[in-house]
Amino acid sequence: MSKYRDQILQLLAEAQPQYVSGQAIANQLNISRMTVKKVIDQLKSEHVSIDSVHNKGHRLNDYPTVWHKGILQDLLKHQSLIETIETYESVTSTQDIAKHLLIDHSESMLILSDEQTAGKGRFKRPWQSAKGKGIWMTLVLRPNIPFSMLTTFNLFISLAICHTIQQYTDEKVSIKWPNDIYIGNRKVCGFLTEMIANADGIEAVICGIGINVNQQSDDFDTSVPLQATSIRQHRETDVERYIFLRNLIIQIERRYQQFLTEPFSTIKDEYIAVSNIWNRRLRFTEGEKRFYGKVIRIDNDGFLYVLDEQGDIHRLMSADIELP
Ligand code: BT5
Repeated sequence: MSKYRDQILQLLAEAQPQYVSGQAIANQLNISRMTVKKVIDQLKSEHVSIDSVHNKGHRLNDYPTVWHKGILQDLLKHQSLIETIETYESVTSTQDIAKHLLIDHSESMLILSDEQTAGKGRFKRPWQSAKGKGIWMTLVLRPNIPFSMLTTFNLFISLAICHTIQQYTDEKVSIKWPNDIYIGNRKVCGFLTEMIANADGIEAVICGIGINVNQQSDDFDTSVPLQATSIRQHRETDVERYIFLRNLIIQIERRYQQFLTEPFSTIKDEYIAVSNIWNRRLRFTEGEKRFYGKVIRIDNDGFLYVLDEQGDIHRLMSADIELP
């Protein structure tokens, strides 16, 4: 695999929808036109749609169906959330890759894979990640904050994801506290946040996000609960994953800045307005405990207050909530 492929793809993506000549690419990268041609032929053989016209050069026609780092580097060039992008065709879990890369990297990272063979939910539950159909990603962030501040991180991130998905469907997209996004009564996204800390504070926040994007209902296998859905099932056409990802990163960057500088109380009303847990009887599982109850309120630290059917009040930091 040529070391220039990412750079060539980045130049093609930058020029899009214009053509860029082989000579111009060769000059920019200080390589021969022959090398440029070889890389472009290789990309075409991998089904990247590139048009090559004599005397004009090369043009990237559409976004490919697999992730390419070079294209993402162009698409995400105006943001400052992520310093390094890594893309893979297939991995066990992007969380595993992130933890491995953390050993040699100290910057913020985005790790994306077309497929996960052992995607994980919370408590190591399996997360189904069909090839090319979703966003299976991990963000490694480096906030310089005290440990205690992290309790509201998920609340800011879930607003970013919820609002991005809402741009793609007319149906109501909502947040199920603390880590799920729903369309109607069905789960379209789950995310989890892990952390590496030392005595001085947080070293890295490792946020894994799984979004079902273009699955049709028969793309889910039977191990996934019936209430799973994808964005595609709530609109007429497939979603262009590259553009979706760019929109998502823009939203996450904005909410992350807000998380670093403002308390949860500033977004609380907005959060409550898109939450789907109000005014209904819910089943809660918190560790070994299980009970039915109703949510009374969410406090400024993001804790949920629940009144159970015995009249007791629970203050929850995290729990599994079922919407019966
Ligand atoms: C979550 O866990 O919802 C967090 C999922 C995080 C996945 C991302 S993908 C990128 C990164 N790399 C990883 O390995 N993980 C992260 P939880 O609340 O525990 O929900 C898991 C439950 O959702 C499973 O037990 C299934 O019942 C169900 N499920 C599995 N795959 C699903 C899917 N694709 N869509 C909807 N529900 C699913």
